[in-house]
Amino acid sequence: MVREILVYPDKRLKVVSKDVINFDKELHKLLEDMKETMYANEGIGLAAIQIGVAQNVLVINLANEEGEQDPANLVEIINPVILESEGSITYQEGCLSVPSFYEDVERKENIKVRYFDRLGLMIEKELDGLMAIAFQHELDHLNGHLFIEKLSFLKRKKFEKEWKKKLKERK
Ligand code: Y12
Ligand code: CO
Repeated sequence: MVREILVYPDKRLKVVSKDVINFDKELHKLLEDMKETMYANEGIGLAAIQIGVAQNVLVINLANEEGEQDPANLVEIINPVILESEGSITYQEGCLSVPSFYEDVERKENIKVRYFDRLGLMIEKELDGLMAIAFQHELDHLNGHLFIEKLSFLKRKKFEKEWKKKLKERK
């Protein structure tokens, strides 16, 4: 089922998510809904809190070399943590909860992560490039943060002004 995506400044996006305890059917249904919702909105990553579910669950599916999202490359990430990180990389990020806004954000370039798959199997991996960026962006959602919080004071001010205008025009 395609679920509604919460859009900034929805307060529910600030909620800190909790770890998944039971790797059961309910979790699997949540993962299916998240995937459907991400694909329906042409996203490459989605955190459960973006559909109003405060659990530490992410899905990421980066485009392949042909620029297509192969469902075989979909990664389901549960209870993620970053164990180690180094370097820095800047990338123009976007977010389904802040549609049509893109801005450069600095992140760690290389990260070592631990998470669980849908069956509760623990996975440890080293990530770099776009996957490392996406992982950090989505992990921020689980802690109640959005990429716009990483903008400079002036860029954030400009964004808030434009966003207010956009929301007014929509009404
Ligand atoms: C690098 C940087 C950020 C991420 C996090 C995941 N971000 C997204 O999936 C963003 C998706 C997105 C999709 C949009 O829709 C279309 O392009 C049709 C969009 O534009 C509108 O909503 C109009 C904005 C963002 C991963 C890796
Ligand atoms: Co996002």
